[in-house]
Amino acid sequence: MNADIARIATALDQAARRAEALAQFSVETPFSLDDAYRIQRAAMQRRYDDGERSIGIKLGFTSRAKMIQMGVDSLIWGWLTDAMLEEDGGLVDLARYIHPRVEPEVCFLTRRDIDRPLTLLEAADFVEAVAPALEIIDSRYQAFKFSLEDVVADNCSSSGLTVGPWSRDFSGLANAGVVMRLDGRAVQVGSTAAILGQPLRSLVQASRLLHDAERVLPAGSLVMVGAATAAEALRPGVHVSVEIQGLGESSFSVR
Ligand code: 0L1
Repeated sequence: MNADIARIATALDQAARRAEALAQFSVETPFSLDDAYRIQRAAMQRRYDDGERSIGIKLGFTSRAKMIQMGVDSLIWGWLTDAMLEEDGGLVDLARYIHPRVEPEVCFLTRRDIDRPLTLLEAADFVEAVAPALEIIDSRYQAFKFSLEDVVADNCSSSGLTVGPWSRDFSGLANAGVVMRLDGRAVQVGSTAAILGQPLRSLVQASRLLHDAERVLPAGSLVMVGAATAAEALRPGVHVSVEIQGLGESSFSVR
């Protein structure tokens, strides 16, 4: 399997750099979820070797809406790098992406190293601030068609993100209204409660996943908690915004 891990990691890395879609791997070469995370790690290492810097992690499939949209039933996680950070309120260049979709998110900024599994009661103490965010997902697989193992290997489709204003007030976070708009028209409406019952639970899950993977997330990292609603396809010229009740907005326009 080691040769397959290196081969698939290289192919996924190249696909991301060239913005070209691939056929999913797990049909021809079935691999386990553990191997999928090994592929993810090997592909990320290629980016770090080229100077990209880790800025945090993202969780995926933390809401029923996303699980149903993508036909999977397990929570997954991947890494975010500085090269993925798009300017809040800025212009996103579609040429960098294959077939990008956007989804509304909550982003945490961590206050302390996450080096052990957390309980829900202590999770808030590990958060410095919270912000409304948009995640651009861009599967490296043709037509966004993948198994759970494929999408994990592909760093959970991570591609881009914008992060809005930071707030230290988490009081309404458990059940805050979420509206994502395309050109001012509401296309996805939901609540942060859709994220595992409340977004701090995503941080708890993240701490367990990090512990299982024997990784520590340093203080000052971003944690994208997973989409509150299904994703929408991006198209040239569109303006995208997310508004989260009590937190404000994040937005970008597509070039
Ligand atoms: O927020 C999420 O649930 C992201 C899932 C990423 C995988 C995908 O839908 O391509």
